[in-house]
Amino acid sequence: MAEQLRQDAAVAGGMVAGRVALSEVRAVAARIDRADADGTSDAEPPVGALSIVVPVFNEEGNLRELHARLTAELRGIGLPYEIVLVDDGSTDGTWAAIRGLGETDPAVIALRHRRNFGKAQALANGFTLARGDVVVTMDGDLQDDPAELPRFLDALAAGHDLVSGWKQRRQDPLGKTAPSRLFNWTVRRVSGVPLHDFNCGFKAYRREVTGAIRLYGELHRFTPVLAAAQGFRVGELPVKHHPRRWGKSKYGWSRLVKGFLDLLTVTFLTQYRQRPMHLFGLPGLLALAVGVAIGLFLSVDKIVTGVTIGTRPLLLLAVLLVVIGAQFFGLGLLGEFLAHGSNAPGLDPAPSDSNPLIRDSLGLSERVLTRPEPEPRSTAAR
Ligand SMILES: Nc1nc2c(ncn2[C@@H]2O[C@H](COP(=O)(O)OP(=O)(O)O)[C@@H](O)[C@H]2O)c(=O)[nH]1
Ligand SMILES: [Mg+2]
Repeated sequence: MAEQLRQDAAVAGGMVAGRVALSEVRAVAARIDRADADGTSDAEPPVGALSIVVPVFNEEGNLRELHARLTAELRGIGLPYEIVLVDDGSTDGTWAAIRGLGETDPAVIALRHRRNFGKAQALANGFTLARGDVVVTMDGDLQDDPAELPRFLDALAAGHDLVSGWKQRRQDPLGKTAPSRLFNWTVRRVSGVPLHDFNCGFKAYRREVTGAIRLYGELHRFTPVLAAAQGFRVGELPVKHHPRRWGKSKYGWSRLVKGFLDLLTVTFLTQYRQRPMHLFGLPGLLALAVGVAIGLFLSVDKIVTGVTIGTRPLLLLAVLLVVIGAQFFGLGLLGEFLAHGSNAPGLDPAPSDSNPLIRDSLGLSERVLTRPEPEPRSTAAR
């Protein structure tokens, strides 16, 4: 069974490195895909404890059953666990329901936001609270099935740092599934991370990942892209999906538009944050060069033929291009100043635990500088 799960998980298993060109990212992703399929990627140590993080917004009618089904599944798994519920400013009886659960079950811990801050903020706060070395996020509406948990754990053990659910047979109306397909296709193309369902709320993370990515706004849809850009190995697992039985969906068409804007943000953050001049410099240079060329042409025209150039539209274009070019340049330079300031020099002396850039280290804990023994002089040598 484990092998099957591993293969499931390797469907889209991929790793991409931060701060490199998109083509390189794709090449790395393809290489790791192959490694995963061969079984040559390193397996990870078993899981010690589990945190289940559930963001909820007006889900009062689903909580009791969600808790019962989660608890049954988690007891079956047998690892130490906690259930972290984040009530994001619900206006129904959600908080009362959560308090009811907390009174009878010490495994339930919860936060209540003062108002609705959005799912990303709820997840970020859930991640901060979570103490397990694996953090699983799932929706609070019973559309995700807790029975999938062991498969997620197997997929992590097979060598992934983040495993994202894929609602292969999605139980939602066409008005939701069609825009979602377009969104997923675009994110796949732009980011190079080969997942089918970025927006699935059911995901499992190794703790290092939740500690390394920053969630705010509505970036929760892009955790696989953010994680992959830092070199974490991202995989995918087809999951069961149930129709919503209580309450109504909180997201509609507007999600698509916001999602595309966020894709721009994420692309900038993952590919150009460390080298903004590459993004702004090229269009800046181009505009500047064309503007200066037109200006020169006009000047020569005036000197040679003596025509008036003050009223020509070309002059306006030349000035516009030079100004825009200089602005783009300035933006690039400002970006470089910011990138420079946010990058502290040097490496933490105990990098593997505290530095998210580093996967493993060797011989760092008891470091000694080796003094080479003098070689015994060979008498045979002449
Ligand atoms: N924290 C938080 N969670 C939300 C918000 N909107 C929806 N959710 C939760 O996100 C999950 C999925 O939401 P849902 O409306 O079912 O989206 P859908 O499955 O895509 O239709 C559910 O657990 C909701 O309670 C929000 O504004 N804040
Ligand atoms: Mg739902």
